[in-house]
Amino acid sequence: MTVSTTLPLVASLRETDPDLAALIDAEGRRQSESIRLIASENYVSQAVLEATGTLLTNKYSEGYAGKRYYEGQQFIDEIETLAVERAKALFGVDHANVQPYSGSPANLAVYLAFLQPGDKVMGMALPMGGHLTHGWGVSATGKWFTSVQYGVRKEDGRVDLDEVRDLALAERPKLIFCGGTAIPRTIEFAGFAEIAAEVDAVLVADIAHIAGLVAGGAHPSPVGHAGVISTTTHKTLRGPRGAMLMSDEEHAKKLDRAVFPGLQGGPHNHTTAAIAVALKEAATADFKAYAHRIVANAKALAEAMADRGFDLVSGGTDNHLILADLTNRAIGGKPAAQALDRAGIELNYNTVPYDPRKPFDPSGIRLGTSSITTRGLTEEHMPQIAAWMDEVITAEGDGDSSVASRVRNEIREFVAPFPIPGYSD
Ligand code: DSN
Repeated sequence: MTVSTTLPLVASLRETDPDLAALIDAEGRRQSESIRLIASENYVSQAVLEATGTLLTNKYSEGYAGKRYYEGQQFIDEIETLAVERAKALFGVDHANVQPYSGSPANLAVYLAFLQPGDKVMGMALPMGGHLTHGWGVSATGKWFTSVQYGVRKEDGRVDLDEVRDLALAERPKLIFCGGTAIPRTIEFAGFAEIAAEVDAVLVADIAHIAGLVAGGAHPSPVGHAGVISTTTHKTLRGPRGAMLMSDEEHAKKLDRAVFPGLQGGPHNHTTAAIAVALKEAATADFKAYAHRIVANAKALAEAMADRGFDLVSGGTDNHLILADLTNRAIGGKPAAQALDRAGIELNYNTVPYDPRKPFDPSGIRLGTSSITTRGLTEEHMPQIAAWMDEVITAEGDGDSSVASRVRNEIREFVAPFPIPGYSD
């Protein structure tokens, strides 16, 4: 069997737990041999991987730098302060909290900071591109708060700010979320800010998907428009799995108290260190160019898909993300995504706005270009990816599953010159 190297500390892991090491190796090979188009994923750098795998995981640090509930924080305080200061400098914000465990807890902390149970929140509906934690019914945020939801226009798949304003004026929410998980177009932070001001609501920009684009100047920034900014750190930003809350001075204290002690115990210090590394990387000129390449690749992929008859929600993309409605391809999003996975193209099935099908078997697929851009793929590679998608989906619709295995071999060869950090054959 070929021995692959997946982790910096792989030698001990292989000895202590060969079964687990073998599974991690297999996952490394899978990540390396496929074309990853999951819009919320990325490949972190070797430096971020190394920071995540350090002995910082041994330490408890409840509290904030300079005010902890456990001793021995001499270096942890410096690490967390480094992450906070880098976040503030990169995004140009007054305040940053790098402790939320992930995006959903970060958003829950926002509710805890500014609402009482039963208070009204307004967010984009999940099937329209929003997030569970923006008040969707099955989430605690939809159960414990009164939620009103906006969507996109049926004709063009875009948010209609006039409709959002009318809803806000009628419902007067205390909190308004903009942003989401399946929005292929630029988020109009200034327009949302005007509406929030009219109804005296706190505007929360959830930039989880686009944080790297914002940092790299490839998407407008919410700073100066949204009082609170929530983001994960592992999507376009290319950090470890974690999250941050950023804000102006006015909202800072309430957010900090909501994260700790309101919602969480000790922060995950190994993650904080890796966030600090990712923020340093994101402040470079190289990252800026990378963010723009993500968007260029998404636009090229969207164009190549449209040329092949894919029906794209909103007609294309302004960012890293593409949402395709497969209704005209006579196949559901789920069987299409499963066939593509067998062929070595990894993405997720997704509802599309006004989807007549169920969320577990919806009409669409969602794609993103951050991971393939990290690997070094460029615009010239996008037509080939669109061609493979077209071929596999067409064959699957015709009941021919042999095409997927042929394409899988082609893809393995295609991606071989583009290694991923953390894995080598
Ligand atoms: N699961 C994330 C995504 O895929 O967009 C959002 O939480």
